[in-house]
Amino acid sequence: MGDIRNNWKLEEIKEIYEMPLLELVYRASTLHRQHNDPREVQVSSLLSIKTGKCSEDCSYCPQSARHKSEIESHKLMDVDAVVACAKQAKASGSSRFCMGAAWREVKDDEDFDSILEMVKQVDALGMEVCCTLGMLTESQAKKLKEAGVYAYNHNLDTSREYYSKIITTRTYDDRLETLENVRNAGMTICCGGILGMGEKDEDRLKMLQTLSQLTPHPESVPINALQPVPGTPLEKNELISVWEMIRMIATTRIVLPSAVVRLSAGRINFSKEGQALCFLAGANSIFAGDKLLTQPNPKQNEDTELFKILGLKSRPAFKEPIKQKSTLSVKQDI
Ligand code: SAM
Ligand code: DTB
Ligand code: SF4
Repeated sequence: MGDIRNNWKLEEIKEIYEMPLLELVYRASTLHRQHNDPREVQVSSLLSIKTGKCSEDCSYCPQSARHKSEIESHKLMDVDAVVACAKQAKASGSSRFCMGAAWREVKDDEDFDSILEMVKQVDALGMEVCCTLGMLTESQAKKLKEAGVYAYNHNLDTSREYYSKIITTRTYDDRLETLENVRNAGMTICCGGILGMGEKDEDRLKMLQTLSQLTPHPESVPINALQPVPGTPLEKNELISVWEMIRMIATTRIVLPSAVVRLSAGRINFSKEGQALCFLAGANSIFAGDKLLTQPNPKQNEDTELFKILGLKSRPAFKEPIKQKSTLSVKQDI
């Protein structure tokens, strides 16, 4: 059996996740080397083009209008200002530029027209354009694709069962429907989740199983560690340990071998050594820049130093995974 599979059983994923940590990292690392260049890490920049006052009630998110977090809200940025940020991101080594908006869904209005213009101009810089704007209809997805969007980020965040404990203003099926619209429009899918929201290990693994059932698999999978923000319902949650992150990244790498696995939010709380193990376990993407959407991220010079220490280089834009069949079966002697 090839290792790109859409029929993972939850039990199989659990067996992998529960392996002795170093054995798990070794297996994930081996598979990673068969599908990807292990020295290459995709560097993405994020920009919040519309911040705060979101109508959704996502418990983790400081941008929900229903929470009392202290963030600076603003309306949609001007096209020129966004393109200037993209140029800066490119100059500092990012190959992907992700524009995020605190919306429940995209509306067919002037703001959407501005976004299509931003997309055209950022695409013209030769960067992979990514957007994360909330739910999309089929026709909006097509317009974004035509304007030049390469990837659309829309996370499942957790299992179907735990989702309703975290968000009540939309359903798991709403999320899956947008993902289908994204795929049908021909954009690549960026879809992952968050650790540390009070979910069980099983919720994390069920999410991975759902991701593995998408055909084709999502091209990129962000694994976020909750950054608990004062004023949000999850403000008092404990930070997850880096060991859980390493375990989750390794399992993701084995279940979705050719995906770009992104060590995403929460990286600021991990040591350099911890992050190194995440890369060894198969993470091959990060968000760079001092800020994520509203929350802090490691400083550029710290990341430059980390890449130097580990001998990592940034991956060029629009790179395909290595198309090679693996001989490693994860079921072997487990
Ligand atoms: N509004 C759009 C949506 O929900 O799809 C796009 C922006 S939303 C902020 C993008 C993702 O950021 C969420 O799906 C969630 O996974 C992640 N996120 C938000 N707040 C976070 C936090 N405090 N810690 C970690 N990840 C977070
Ligand atoms: C994703 O999975 N993580 C990014 C991106 N997709 C859009 C966002 C992380 C947001 C962290 C909280 C904040 O900065 O507000
Ligand atoms: Fe709004 Fe997205 Fe934040 Fe949910 S995660 S509150 S949809 S910005």
